[in-house]
Amino acid sequence: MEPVDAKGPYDDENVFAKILRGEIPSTEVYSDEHAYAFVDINPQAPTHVLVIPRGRYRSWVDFTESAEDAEIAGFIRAVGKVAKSLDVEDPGYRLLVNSGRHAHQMVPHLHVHLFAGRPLGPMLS
Ligand code: D5M
Repeated sequence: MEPVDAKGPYDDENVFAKILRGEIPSTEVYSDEHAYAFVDINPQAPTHVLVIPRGRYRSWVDFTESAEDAEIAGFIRAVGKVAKSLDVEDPGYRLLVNSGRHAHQMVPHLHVHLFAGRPLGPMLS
């Protein structure tokens, strides 16, 4: 698989769209009207969760330009609820969004990575 462009039309056949439709199984961590969180299939830390908006957004820019304010607020709040429910605030966690080819975005549906459970270093490479 190759990294994807951050720009472009939304692809309804991307893997996270299929997860949202229940066509592909996932391990749920959190769910509400704006967000769905599930365990990453290729974990890079003892806790590695992906939080995705339920809407059809390819990237952070697409989301913040296109979504209603209530949806943006609901999604950001949901990311916080996921962190709280995982009890990772102490000793800490990292949130990460990859956008486009140079960032190695592999799935063209906006996703926030949450990493925790080990010292993460100054930056993920
Ligand atoms: O990260 C894309 C992430 O998506 C990567 O960490 C693997 C994960 N992934 C891919 N397919 C699945 C399924 N089916 N379940 C759970 N997690 C999945 P990126 O930021 O795009 O490089």
